[in-house]
Amino acid sequence: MKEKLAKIMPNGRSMILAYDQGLEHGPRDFDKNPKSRKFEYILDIAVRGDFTSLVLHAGLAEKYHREIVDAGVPLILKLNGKSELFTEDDPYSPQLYAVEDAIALGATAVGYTVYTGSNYEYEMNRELADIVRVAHSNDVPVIGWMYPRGRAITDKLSASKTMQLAIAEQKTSGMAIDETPAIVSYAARVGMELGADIVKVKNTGSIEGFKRVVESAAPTKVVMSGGTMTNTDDEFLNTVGDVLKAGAIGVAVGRNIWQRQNPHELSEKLRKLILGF
Ligand code: FBP
Repeated sequence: MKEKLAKIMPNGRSMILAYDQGLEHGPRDFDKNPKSRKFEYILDIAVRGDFTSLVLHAGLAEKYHREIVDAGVPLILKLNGKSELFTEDDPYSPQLYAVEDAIALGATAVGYTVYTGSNYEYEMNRELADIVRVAHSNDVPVIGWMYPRGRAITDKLSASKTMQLAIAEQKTSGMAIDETPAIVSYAARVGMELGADIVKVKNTGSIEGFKRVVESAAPTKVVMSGGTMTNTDDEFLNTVGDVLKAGAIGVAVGRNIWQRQNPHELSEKLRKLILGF
């Protein structure tokens, strides 16, 4: 597994290009930069930007299998997913593909989203635990998309002790509840406890806050989730710089790259910042 992890995080740093949004958010995400609708455009960004891996669902991974292999970009196959048209308060993202499917598609690692706090979290925890068991027995690393979500995260009346901490943090920082250090560090910890090798979490908005996330996840590594496109390159780069200072190993980013009119420029700056060349 060490070799596969080293591909995704050479020298301990990681720059992951996420392109699973077509299922998670739908084609509206491609409207800002219509070129991003085409997979060839995305693969070119991944190659030219030296991204250390590319996240896809199975549809694109299968249809462009040859091109991905030829490009030499390590593939992270996302094993679960759901559309945004599913608007229940408590989300569930079911497992759609098995670790064996990922291996057959030549994936270097697999990914899985857990909505911690959802009514369905026990199903997602169990699915991730099963994936970790099978993946690790096949030397395949696992990346957990750890996103607290659901009524328990919004209902301030039925607050758990962690929610009380989060609400107090929110009052001083003004961050969304699912971006408070109390909530994000818990999500990162859940990913580590379930066996993920890397967890992908939201930014908490401060170096101190993100340090708590990194410490909660250790020895599992942490990458920051990109989020909506920022107004300027610098705004995004400053955020990335801060999470690196806090101990994150890098980012898993989609929209902030391929929604930009010049994705190559920011990719290059990110590479210098994260990978150092
Ligand atoms: P972005 O960099 O575009 O935010 O992508 C990161 C990501 O985790 C994707 O892998 C995933 O499709 C999406 O965000 C999920 O977004 P949401 O938080 O809206 O469910």
